[in-house]
Amino acid sequence: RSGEQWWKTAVVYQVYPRSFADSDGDGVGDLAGITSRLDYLAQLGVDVLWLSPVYPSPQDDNGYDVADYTDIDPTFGTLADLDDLVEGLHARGMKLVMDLVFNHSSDEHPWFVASRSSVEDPKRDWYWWRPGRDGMAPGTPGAEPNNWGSFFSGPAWAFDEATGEYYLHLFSRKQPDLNWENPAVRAALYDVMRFWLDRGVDGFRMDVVNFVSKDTALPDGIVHPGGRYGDGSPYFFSGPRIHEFLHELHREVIAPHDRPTMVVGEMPGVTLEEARRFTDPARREIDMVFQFEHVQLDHEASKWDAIPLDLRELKASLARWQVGLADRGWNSLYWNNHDQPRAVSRFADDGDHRVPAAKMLGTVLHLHRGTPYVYQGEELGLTNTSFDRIEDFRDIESVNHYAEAVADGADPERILAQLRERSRDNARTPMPWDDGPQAGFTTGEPWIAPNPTFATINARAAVDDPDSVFHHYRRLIELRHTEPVVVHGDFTLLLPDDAHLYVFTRRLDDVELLVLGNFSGQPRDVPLEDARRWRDAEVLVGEPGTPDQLHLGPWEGRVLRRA
Ligand code: ISL
Repeated sequence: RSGEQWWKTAVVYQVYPRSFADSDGDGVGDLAGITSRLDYLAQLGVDVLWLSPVYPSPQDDNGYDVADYTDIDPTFGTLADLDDLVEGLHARGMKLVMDLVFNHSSDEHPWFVASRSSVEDPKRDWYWWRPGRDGMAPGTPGAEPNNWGSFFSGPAWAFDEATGEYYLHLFSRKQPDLNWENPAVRAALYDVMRFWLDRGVDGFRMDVVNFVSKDTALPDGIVHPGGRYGDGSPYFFSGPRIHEFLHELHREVIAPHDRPTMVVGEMPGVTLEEARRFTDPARREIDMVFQFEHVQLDHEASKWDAIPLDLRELKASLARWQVGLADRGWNSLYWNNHDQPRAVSRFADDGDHRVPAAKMLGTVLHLHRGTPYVYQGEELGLTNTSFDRIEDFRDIESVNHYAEAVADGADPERILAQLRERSRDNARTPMPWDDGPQAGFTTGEPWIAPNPTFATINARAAVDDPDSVFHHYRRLIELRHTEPVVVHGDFTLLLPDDAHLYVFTRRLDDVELLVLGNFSGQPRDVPLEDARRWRDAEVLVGEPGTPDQLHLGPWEGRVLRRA
């Protein structure tokens, strides 16, 4: 049983292949580049590499628009390069998790090409085709089958001249939604999973997998104040058949496989109650989910409208998930991924206190119960970048938001300020390997500009400095492998009403940890009622405090241990 759940003691490292390492000088990262950097990942000590999509793709959404699920895009290499990566990982005791984008394909996938060709085509029903609204001229604004908006601006429906009908796309118009109601679609997707498992892959991260079951009536959604389109999410967030589908996927693909796997579902909008069902081992669906509550506390309904983070809300949210998934299910732990701004800039201080702040964020996250995810560059304390012009941005979400807002009369400078703070491109600048040209990422012209901080924030400098964020992350990862209380201990939040200190305990049998994080630029004493119990405790992570263990410097973190 515990062997099957190997991911409970694992730390996952996410690689965004476009931006990790370029081996051939075309300015785009590739598989051979990743393979050449495996010793770096082994030194960090991570157990699993999650690879964002590398399949053939028109790259409308950087590979999250897949045109062939069982091959490799020439930009990234070949199937043989993928085999080399798997071999290199396995030789170092690491595993590979592939990213599956099954809610939608590319509009250039042969399935969709067939589907759009005629209403009679056998694959017509593989996507969501609907006629326009009664009494309205098809193709005119407002004639869409319902009022849903797409996540990337504009309506969620595209009119197709060839057959005079609309297809649903929750993301870009080049990402048509697959129709999971059709069993042939599900069977084809399960075959894709078997293809990769047979190649030695150890698990999957499933993109927006809680969107795949939709209310087939596709009703209009509520238009929120200030919004333009209806909110369709009640009709596809954890839709009517989602548990049935994921259970079937487990039965058809995961259960019969001869090696233990891990499956993590990306689930925007998932509730704790639903997550308990998805990750309850007895239900045989998936192993863990990425939830989004804690990364939605610092903005209004739209991600572009930032508001200050209230630490009390962050603690309450994460603690609720810790407690809610304690007896069954399992948490995924993350601050960062390829869709989120850089954590040290977003939640802490990327100026004078950048190094202690990045270490403190790592300490707090990695001492929670669950499987931690490290996103490339996070282990360096990498910051948001600083693009000045809209031409610097590459992300379709950012570019579309800018175009739509400016067309609506918004001040372009205000929208640029929003992008600087929140754009997904903050996470997508090239991995800074050294202080040489293009940060050591490529010998060519990078597809997106490196973060200008690379002269100081780079992997070579971090590996050479024993006090770096990198070596701090290395120790946190090692701790998960050596200290059972980190993996299995229970969780108790302390000082929930403190607006600056993040404090909790973990306990397993006689071992107890006290985790301390100062989310402020002022030194602080931790006002614990039972302070005396901790005064002489061992400092497991961080520096001993001055004048005592319960005193933290600006943005400092510490873990104490007593047994
Ligand atoms: O990035 C977001 C907000 O800025 C999210 O709404 C994001 O679109 C959502 O989390 C789904 O993300 C996943 O699917 C998208 C893809 O663009 C993201 O990169 C991927 O992580 C569509 O495939």
